[in-house]
Amino acid sequence: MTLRTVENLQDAKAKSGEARRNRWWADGPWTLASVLFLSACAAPPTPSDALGLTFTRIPAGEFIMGSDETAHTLRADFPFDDPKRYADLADEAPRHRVRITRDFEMARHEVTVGQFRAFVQASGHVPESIADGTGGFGYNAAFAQDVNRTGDAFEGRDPQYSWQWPGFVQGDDHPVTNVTWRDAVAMARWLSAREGRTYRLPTEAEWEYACRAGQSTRFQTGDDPRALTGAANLFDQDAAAHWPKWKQEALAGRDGFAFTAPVGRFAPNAFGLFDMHGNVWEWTSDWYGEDWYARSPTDDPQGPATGDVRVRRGGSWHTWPLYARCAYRNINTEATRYPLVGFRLVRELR
Ligand SMILES: [Ca+2]
Ligand SMILES: [Ca+2]
Repeated sequence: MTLRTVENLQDAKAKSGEARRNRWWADGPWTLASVLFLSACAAPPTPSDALGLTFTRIPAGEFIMGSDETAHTLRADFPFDDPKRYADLADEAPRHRVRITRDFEMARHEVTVGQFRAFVQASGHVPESIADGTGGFGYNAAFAQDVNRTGDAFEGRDPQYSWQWPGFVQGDDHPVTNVTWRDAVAMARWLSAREGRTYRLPTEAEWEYACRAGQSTRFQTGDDPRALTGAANLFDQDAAAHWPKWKQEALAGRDGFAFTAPVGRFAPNAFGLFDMHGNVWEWTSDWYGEDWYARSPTDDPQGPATGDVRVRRGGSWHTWPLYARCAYRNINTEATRYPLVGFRLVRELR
């Protein structure tokens, strides 16, 4: 894969690219008999903090990270004409054993608009889209309806857009968007100092381990993408009404949300985590390595030592099913801000 680090391709990856980021397999249930050795029982939420984040304890354990589904198997469930969509998923292979050696806590929800506002007001942090004066990206109906436009789904950068306004209405309980990787890290650092605990972004391995929650299937709902309707906020028929050129790629049904949804509106996974599939992409702490899985350490991998782009995971309200799989890897520069990208934090145990 050629890394596109200019920003307007952050969603070329998100759309034409989302299809790129949409790397999947369709090979039916794999026989990963002993994929996990963890107990996938949801722990009760742990006490909240100054911003109202609630966490659940994720037990240490092992899992098989990644995917090596072939284009043949993927095509059966995710039919696209462009074979490149499947070739672009090569960075999910090889599947490899990963061990998470210590329990940790993960936020049950994506960081919300209200929580991010409370952080900004208490800390004085100026979000990057405002600090650099270039703004963010946002929904513009005329822009989105342009069927001849093949790249971005959103307008920007533009100072009219920021975490406060992605071009569509959000309540305080919606996931914050248009936040950069550095904005997310700033919030984690501020909370760490405030609470006397270590808050941070999850590693890519922690994120996938938490998403799978003991399962080896493509989604928490199994392998069939049709089962996602009503189980996650993805690119459904209501969203497709705003981007008619991608109607074919949308879920066949409706999930009730054309844009972001309040966090926690869909069923949690076995660890008690909400919206691991969809709503917003979630930044991880790792640099991206296209061939990283071939040399990644088994215990608590943290990604390559250096890189150009960071990994984000899980898909968003604007994502096609192929790209919302637990194994799918997407990337952006640290400065990227976009209406599809947010984050969730982990908290280390004392
Ligand atoms: Ca939706
Ligand atoms: Ca999410």
